[in-house]
Amino acid sequence: MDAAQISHALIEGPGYALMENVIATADAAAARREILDQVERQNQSEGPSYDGRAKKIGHEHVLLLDQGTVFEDLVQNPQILAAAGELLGEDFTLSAFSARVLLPGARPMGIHVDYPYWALPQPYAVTPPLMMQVIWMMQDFTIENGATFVAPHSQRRAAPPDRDRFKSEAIQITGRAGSAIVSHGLLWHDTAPNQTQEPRVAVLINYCNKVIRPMQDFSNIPEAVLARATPQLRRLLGKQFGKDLLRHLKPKPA
Ligand SMILES: O=C(O)CCC(=O)C(=O)O
Repeated sequence: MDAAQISHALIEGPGYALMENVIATADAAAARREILDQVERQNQSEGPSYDGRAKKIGHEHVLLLDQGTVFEDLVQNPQILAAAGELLGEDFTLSAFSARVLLPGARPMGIHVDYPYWALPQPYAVTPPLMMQVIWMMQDFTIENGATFVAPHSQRRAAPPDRDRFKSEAIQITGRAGSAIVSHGLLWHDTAPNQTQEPRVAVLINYCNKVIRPMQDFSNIPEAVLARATPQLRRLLGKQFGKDLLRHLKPKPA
């Protein structure tokens, strides 16, 4: 599927698309190891965890923008950015970037739509789309290890999730390491139980329309990351926002 077809699927179709083998399995496996090492470091440090609620259900949640160039590349993957640009329009912004690890025995986090929708007053609207979520599979996603649950077409309702409907409609999206699920922020979805003995690792990215305030605070990104940031990454981080806006102010020829 090309970017236009993906965008159409997210708005008019099932609300999600599985982009297969976007990165090599070996690259996904290397990123997965980095994430699990970071989880260990995070647990050994004294500081408060980014998401204390996650631990209660057997999840680990780690922020990624200061975790090395592997992740800087992932957040700028050209295929994914093309789909995001088609869906969200020019100068879209990075809103959140983290990894979610489902430890063995992990329980579901709860059915939800994504930011900014849950922070907005209703009624919601499917268009213009405000957010695209990416769930990168850092290993094969299986029914057993917690492949994500989605309710196909639920974004068309433009409404908060209904538990009973979700139960009857939801399917799990399985796929190979290096693939990514992209979805409309209004799609009802949930994590699944991890019934295996191995952690299931996903990288989660939220891209938003440029007028949405990012969910995560990116003001404390290390200098080193900003110093090597590509123009693309600087734009994703809102560093070009003022300049880019001026384009819209240019008078149009009569
Ligand atoms: O990790 C997953 O399977 C999905 C996570 C998710 O939907 C979220 O954190 O919003």
